This record gives sequence, structure tokens and C-alpha cells, in this order.
Amino acid sequence: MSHLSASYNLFFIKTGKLTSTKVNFVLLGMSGTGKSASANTILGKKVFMSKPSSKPITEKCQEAETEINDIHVRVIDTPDIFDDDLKSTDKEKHVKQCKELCESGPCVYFLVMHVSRFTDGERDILKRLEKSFGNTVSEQTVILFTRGDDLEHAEMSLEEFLNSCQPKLKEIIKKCGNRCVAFENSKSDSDQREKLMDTVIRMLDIRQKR
Ligand SMILES: Nc1nc2c(ncn2[C@@H]2O[C@H](COP(=O)(O)OP(=O)(O)OP(=O)(O)O)[C@@H](O)[C@H]2O)c(=O)[nH]1
Ligand SMILES: [Mg+2]
Repeated sequence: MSHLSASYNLFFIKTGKLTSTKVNFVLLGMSGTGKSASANTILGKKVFMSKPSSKPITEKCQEAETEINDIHVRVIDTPDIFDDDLKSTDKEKHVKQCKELCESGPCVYFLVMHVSRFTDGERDILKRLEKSFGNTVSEQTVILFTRGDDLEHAEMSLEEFLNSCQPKLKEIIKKCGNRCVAFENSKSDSDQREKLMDTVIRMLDIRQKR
């Protein structure tokens, strides 16, 4: 039994519903995809530095907490652990830190990508995620697409984007149970974080019923 279902089941037995427990959200993805911007959207305020840059901005794991629909959420923003230039000792340090932070309760991984391009470096991103966080990580993963505003400008829905995306990305999405959300980080409305929470609750619920 994975860590997620163990904690979650325990909580359900106690209370019958998912309230007041602490859920950990770990934002992972390549540099510049919008991990920190998405973390800020989830938190509902600008906590982490997020800006245009040709080089990585976030250099170490950072965390902040919030409440969404009565659920206590700890948001963990990470540096690009898929960066080939990163020393393996640094990468291990970041992964270890995430794992330690997730020991406190259920953990949901968000694989952050943007809708504008699926890059070569992202083709094997799930394999790399599994290598760091274990073979079952995709069962606890939601794909978070940033730059939802680009979709809007192209008058395209998330469904249309997903239907027309390339086979390798489709494969990743399928492995993650087709759990996808689109974020428009330039908007600070709370609808986006509530929709995200719905996806998370549905995911936890499905695991609970297994
Ligand atoms: N238009 C638009 N820009 C976005 C969105 N999300 C992020 N960005 C921009 O993309 C750039 C990079 O975002 P970051 O949040 O710094 O990306 P990151 O993944 O944290 O990058 P590192 O810390 O280097 O790993 C910033 O200029 C953001 O404003 C979005 O939904 N729409
Ligand atoms: Mg960042």
C-alpha cells in the first residue's frame, strides 16, 4: 500500500471525510514551466519568486501553507530536478527533502508543463519522476498545464489541446489517470485552486474506493 492510501484510509476511518488533514502538494517540472507561479496561484498570494529568466530561478525546495475548502494544504515548490546540469548530490538532496516533507500526510505530485510546447527533455519526464519518487508515483500525479491564457488566446479548450497533443504526451497523461488541469497564473481568482482541489479529492476518493 502506498504512503498516500495508507494515510488517507487512516484519516477516513477516523472522520469519514477529508477535512482538516494536511495534504502535501509537490510541484515538479522543468525550469520555467511555471512551478513557482502555480504554487503562488494555489496559495492565493505571491510567496515564491517567479519571473522570466534564461536561467533557473528556484534553487532549493521551499514550502508554504494554505487552506482550500477546509483542507490544509502544504505547497512544496522545487527547483528543476530534471536538469541534467544539476549535480546528482544536489538532486538527491532535493528529492530527499520533498520526501521528508511528505511524511506528514498524503502527497500529491503535480507535474508542471506548459501548453505552448512539449519539449524533448519532457519525453521521458515520467520515467525520471519514477526513478526519483518510485514506480507508483503516477498514481499520485496530476498534470498541471500552465499558460492556460495561451489556450484562451487560441480559442482552444483544454480538451481540444489534449485531443490533439502528441502521442508521447498522451501516454504520460494516460499513465497519470488522465488527471489534467490548466492554470492561468496571470489570474489570481480562487476558481482555479478550487478546481484543482476537486481533481485532488476525486483522485484520493478513487484510491479510497479501490
Ligand atoms: N502567461 C503566462 N505566464 C506564466 C504562467 N505561468 C508562469 N508564467 C510565467 O513563466 C515564467 C516562469 O515561471 P516560474 O514560475 O518562475 O517557473 P519555474 O518553473 O518556477 O522556474 P524555475 O524556478 O526556474 O524552475 C514567469 O515569467 C511566469 O510569469 C501562465 O499561466 N501564463
Ligand atoms: Mg521556480
